Formats: sequence, structure tokens, C-alpha cells
Amino acid sequence: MSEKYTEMWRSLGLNLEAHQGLLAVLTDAYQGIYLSQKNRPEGMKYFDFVISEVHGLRIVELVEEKNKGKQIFGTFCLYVPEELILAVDGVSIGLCAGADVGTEEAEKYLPRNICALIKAFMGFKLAGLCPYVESSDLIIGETTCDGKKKAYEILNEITGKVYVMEMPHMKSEEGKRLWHSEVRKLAAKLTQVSGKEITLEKLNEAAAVVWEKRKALQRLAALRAADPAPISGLDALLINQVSFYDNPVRFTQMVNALCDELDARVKNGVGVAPKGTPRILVSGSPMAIPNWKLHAIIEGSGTVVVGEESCVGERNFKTQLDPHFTSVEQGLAAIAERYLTINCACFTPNEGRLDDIQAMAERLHAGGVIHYALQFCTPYMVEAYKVKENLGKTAIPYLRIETDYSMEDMGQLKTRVEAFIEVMKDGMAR
Ligand code: BJ8
Repeated sequence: MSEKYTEMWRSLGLNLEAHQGLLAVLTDAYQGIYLSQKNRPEGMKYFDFVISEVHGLRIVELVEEKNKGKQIFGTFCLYVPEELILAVDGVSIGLCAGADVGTEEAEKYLPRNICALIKAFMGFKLAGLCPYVESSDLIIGETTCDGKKKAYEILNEITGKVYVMEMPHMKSEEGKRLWHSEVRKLAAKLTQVSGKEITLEKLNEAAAVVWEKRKALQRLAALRAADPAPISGLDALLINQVSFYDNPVRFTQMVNALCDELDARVKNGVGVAPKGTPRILVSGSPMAIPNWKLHAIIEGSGTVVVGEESCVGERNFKTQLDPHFTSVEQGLAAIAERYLTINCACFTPNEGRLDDIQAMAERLHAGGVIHYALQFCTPYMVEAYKVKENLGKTAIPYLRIETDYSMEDMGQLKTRVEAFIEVMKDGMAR
């Protein structure tokens, strides 16, 4: 893809040589992890194509949208309401990064001991490797975890285009009041940046688009309950990752087309692994593109991942929002309410997440739960204790993993995952 996009990348200010190297590494990783899988659904071809053009055709589309007067809004968190961005005709793009890139540059600003996701989004920007950051008219941050909120100060110094939403950390009445007012402030900011008013018609249209997208993702998630599993965890993870980048209407169509195919697979008992293969639920910190490490290890050890209790997964689409608002004010309140149903470990207490994990494990017939925390992601690392304690009540096998984006611990992780699978198998045999 490189030749034909070189001019575009140059005009965005990317470091062309380093960018070329990054694309080569990504292509290799994708081939090794994704294209080597057996019995993939035909519908995955679209998502393979999206990944092959993630810095190409999708960026061309964003440039075209900008030429039509639309704005690009970059985000890092599920709490930023996509409905509001679409209501001002904006394009919403997830900026979280899932690879060790630009580490040396990032560590000039950040401590070594900070979560890999934060280091990576700073690294991508500082090394001139992210066409999405460069295309963004506004970057919307949020005061969820300490690392992110402090990194946004630096990112704003570098880019001059960061806006931060203040997150409550408790879902109390005071917390709700703060959040409702932050949602209204974001609506005003988006109007100011785009020059477009949020009308009732626009808000309903935008909410309908997001509703359809969530419905398609829910459909995909439900199909994974079948045994044999009709799709691998790796492929389902990829689709969830792509949901933050793609045109939402096209994405929804393609997910639904894939689900039609998966419906037929389920009916005919066709799967990616034989019936009775051990099934694992993964829960924890988000896995941004191209963080496929844990799923690759788990599925490479003869099991299948059947769900992700994660922001790149169930937390993104679990709660729906009825797209029939009666006024803009009522719509903003309903949006604020809906987003506060997300159970992120940045909140205290966060009992809802424990229930979510339990419910998912039952619904998806998972024989074990692997808790995944990025190293130095304090909210999830600490909450792992509560997750373990809660799962202990139903005796679902549990494994706790803390890792980063490097490949150095692959062997050690594989050994631990394999030992865990043996424990699960023992349980299944009893
Ligand atoms: S709603 S999970 S997307 S804050 S950056 S918390 S990995 S130390 S991303 Fe998140 Fe919103 Fe919550 Fe979801 Fe940990 Fe790293 Fe912080 Fe992170």
C-alpha cells in the first residue's frame, strides 16, 4: 500500500522511514497470527482488508471527510459518547495504541513504569507514526486513570488540541450530576469546534447509527455462546478493535453479514475448533490494535476465547440506548445515563463489573476466566482481587495475568496458560 499513499503520509507529517518499518512489522504479525488461523469465516475477509488499509484507504476517507467540512474527533475511552460526535457530523476515531512504538521518545516525557497503552499513544505521536492523531481536529481525553489524565497535559502541550472531560469516580448522586454536566459541556465544545448545532433530529439519527452498531456487536457476542464456537476469539477481538476506526454504518453492515454466516455455522454445527474445546473468558484492561498477544497465546494452546469483558469487547456494547429522544436536553440526559452504566475499574465501588463477569461466564459457557491487566494499570491490577474472590463463589477457575506489549514474556505466559488449561480440563472431566 505504501507507494500510493506516500504523499498523503508526508502531508500529515509522518516519519516516512519509520512508518514504513512499522507497516512491515504489522503486516508480518498479522500474517503470522491471523492469516494462519484455520477455518475462518469468509466474512473475515472484509476485516482483513480493513487492517491492510488501516493507514491507507481509511485515512484517504478521513481526508475526504475533512474536505467536505467534517471534523475528526480522536478519543481514548468508552465514556466519550459517540452519539454526540456523530450528531455534529463528526467522525469518531479511537486513538488507543497496542504496540511498543516510539518508546524512547515517549520516555523523554513519561516514566518507564507507566502502562503500555499510555506510553504507546504518546510514542505513536512523538515518533510521527499515527495518521489518526495527525488527522484529528480535536482529541477528547478524560480523567479516568491518573496516568491518562496526566499524559493528556503533555499531549496537549505537544498537539495543542486536547479537550478533557472530567470523570466522576463514584456513581453517586454528586457523581451523576458532575457527569451530566460534563456531557452537556462536551456537546457545547463539539458544537463550537464543528460550527454545527446539535438538533433533536441529528441526535436521534446519530443515536440510531450507534444503536445499530451495538446491536450488531451484541449479535456477534451472542453467537459465540455456541459450542463449537463459530468464530475464534482472535477474530472477534479484531472486529471489536475495528469498531473504533471504521465508518459505523459500513461496519454494522459487515458485522451483520458475518453474523448471517455464523448463524449458518451454528445451525450446521461448524466451528473453528471441535465441540468440547475448553472455552475461556478474558476480562480486564482494553486490548488496542495490534495487541493480539494474549488471545494468540490462549488460542495457540488449544482453547477458544469466547468473550472479552473489556472496553474492546462487551463493555462497549452491553447497554443499549433507545434512539428516540423527545428533546435535545432529554437526549443528553439519556446519553449521560447510558454511559454511566459502563463498569470501568476507575470507578469505586465497581461491583457491577463482578456481576458482568459472572453473567458472561455463564452465558458463554466459559470453563475459566483469565484476568488480564496491563502492567502498571493500577485500577485493573487491584480490582483483580475482587474478581478472583467473586469467581471463587462459583468455583470457576481463574488465572491472573499482568503483562505489557513486549514479546519477552511470551514463553512464560504460554507455560502459565497451558497449566491453567490443564486445571480447567480436570474440572471438565469431573
Ligand atoms: S472505560 S478501561 S477505555 S478508562 S490507560 S485504565 S490500561 S492504566 S484504558 Fe480505559 Fe475508559 Fe476505563 Fe475503558 Fe489502565 Fe492504562 Fe489507565 Fe487504561
